[in-house]
Amino acid sequence: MFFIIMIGTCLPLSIQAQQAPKPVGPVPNARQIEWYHREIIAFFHFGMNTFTNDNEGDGKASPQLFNPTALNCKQWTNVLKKAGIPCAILVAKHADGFCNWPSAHTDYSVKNSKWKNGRGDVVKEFAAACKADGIKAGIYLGPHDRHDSRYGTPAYSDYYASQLSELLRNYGPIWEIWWDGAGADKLTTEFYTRWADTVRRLQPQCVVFGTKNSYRFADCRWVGNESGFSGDPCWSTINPNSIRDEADHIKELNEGEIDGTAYVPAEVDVSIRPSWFYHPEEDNKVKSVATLWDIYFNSVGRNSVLLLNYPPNKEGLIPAVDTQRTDSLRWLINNTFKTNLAKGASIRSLHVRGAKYNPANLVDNSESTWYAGSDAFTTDTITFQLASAKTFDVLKLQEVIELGHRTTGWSVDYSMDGKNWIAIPEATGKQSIGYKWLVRFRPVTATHVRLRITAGKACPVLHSFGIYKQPKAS
Ligand code: IPT
Repeated sequence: MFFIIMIGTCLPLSIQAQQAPKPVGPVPNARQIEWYHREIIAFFHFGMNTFTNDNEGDGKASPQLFNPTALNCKQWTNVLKKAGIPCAILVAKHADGFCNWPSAHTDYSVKNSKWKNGRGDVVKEFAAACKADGIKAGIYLGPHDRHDSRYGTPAYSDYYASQLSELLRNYGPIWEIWWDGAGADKLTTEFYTRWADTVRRLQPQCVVFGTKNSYRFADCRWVGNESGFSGDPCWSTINPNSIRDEADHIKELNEGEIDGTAYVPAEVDVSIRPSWFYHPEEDNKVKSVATLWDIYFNSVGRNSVLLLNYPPNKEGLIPAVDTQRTDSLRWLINNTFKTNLAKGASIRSLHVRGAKYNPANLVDNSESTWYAGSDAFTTDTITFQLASAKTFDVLKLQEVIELGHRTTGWSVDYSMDGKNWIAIPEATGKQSIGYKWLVRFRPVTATHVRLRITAGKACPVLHSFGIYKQPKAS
């Protein structure tokens, strides 16, 4: 009897205290959650332009010119394995219309090249290498086509749909399709409605990079530049019309829109060289490790996914210098983030939700245990009393993206006594968090660190807070 009374009076309250917070605003679909976890995707621009030393061929180059002397997609995927890049998108057809696979729907392809006497198939070799090395394969099938005279007509819609089917049926799982907006203004949303239907039917898990008139189908958006930086803030939400009417909304693409009605996060496409395709004269212009490190913080560190382009050369190989740069980038990432100096801290928050959502979950290196604040507040202060004085110069925050963008204002300060607090200027007055937010600053030494959540749409929910020290360059 006593127990029954206890259950009747006390349990409902404690259950309430343990309940998961409700989502706020638009939330990601399963494809977008998988996509965020890739963090970096490789892009491979390889095609007729590689052999004509061009970037935007006019579609008139003879197929005979396509002739890689040592193509080896295993070399490409080995580079990715070493660089810790889990996904890659191959250009199967760029705007010059030349097809890297022996499409049944055009003669403008590898089947009329010298390469392997017309019996080669780059997409097949790429997909096989990806499969063997556990890399997720994606495809760029240029919507714009300067070779095919049907471009922009209903017959082109058939042509493109047939090619999409070929690529999505015959090469195993395809994890992303890339709909470049460049030059593609003739293609109305009607074209893309049909093609999106093909994608969804044949590869339900395939992420769509959508631009301009493919805006309705976009799982991820263009970031508004090809230089490797997302905005600050960078919201995953945006109004679909900002994607459609791209030219007037570069800022919105770059920063997202906190009150946007759709969840379409930014994918940051940038080349490791000045151009997308290989040019020998750019061999000494490969981006430095320091530049790639900046790009990493300005893309992955700003709630976005980095799409980093490697241009394979005429042999069909990635040059050694490009591979060395991304090896070093991976070394920096791994060595920076291997030790969270907030681990072992004693951690308190103001607006406690209950034991299950204890702020200690922020440093347990697990995505499935969360800190959440009480529903009665949209702000909170979380104080970390470190095990001893620590020196750090990088900060990492991760929200639980499944529950939407919640926090809209935050700052981090540090202290040597837990009473006098000093702001970290680079981490003051910040807005978005999302999948991952990283900040770099001059090294500081502290015994206490504090995250102040100063504004939000609902109670904060984060799964990670980390402070790190960058290693000295190797
Ligand atoms: C730009 C397109 O307009 C945009 O839709 C997207 O596809 C982007 O390319 C990808 O980088 S055009 C480019 C010359 C800025």
